[in-house]
Amino acid sequence: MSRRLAQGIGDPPSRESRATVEAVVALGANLGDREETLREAVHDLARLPLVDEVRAAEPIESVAVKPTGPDEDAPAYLNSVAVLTTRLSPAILLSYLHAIEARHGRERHERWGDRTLDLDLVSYGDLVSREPALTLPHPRAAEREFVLVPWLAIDPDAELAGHGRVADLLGRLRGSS
Ligand code: PH2
Ligand code: MG
Ligand code: MG
Repeated sequence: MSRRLAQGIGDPPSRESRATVEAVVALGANLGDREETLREAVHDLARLPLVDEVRAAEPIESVAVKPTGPDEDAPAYLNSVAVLTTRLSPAILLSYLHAIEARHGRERHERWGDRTLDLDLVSYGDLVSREPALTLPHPRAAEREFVLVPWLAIDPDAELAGHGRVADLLGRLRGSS
């Protein structure tokens, strides 16, 4: 008998019985071999336990956004978005994202400092969470063209929980710039 069938009604859900959820991960890199790092990071995501399909957008180049605004003098970013299906909890998925960043030499010095790899959990199904350690959806995703453009490229019907259609968000952002 499979482990799932053996599980009794009323038992706490095991990791195996968690429902499959679509999660969206934003990838960014502005130091080192950006293209290679993003390619490897997508492979790393696909190899995670309890992660099934991973679809990643063609990377786009974008001007580095710093706390003071866009900075043309900073190294430019390559950004992509991966949509994946997983049975990992959001907290465990986030800890794997941090481990992949660390494996690619991520160092944390200043806020929005240059980095070899940044992996942000943009959304996890339609979950809305205000926990400081895991705010979902990502608090700035709705305002970031470098997230919305690659996301829309691989999912024209994408929606950001609590914000609406990604196509509309992008239209509004572009209309206001
Ligand atoms: N990420 C940041 C800060 N600024 N700018 C661009 N263009 N792309 C990013 O991914 C990015 C950024 C913080 O994570
Ligand atoms: Mg980020
Ligand atoms: Mg980050």
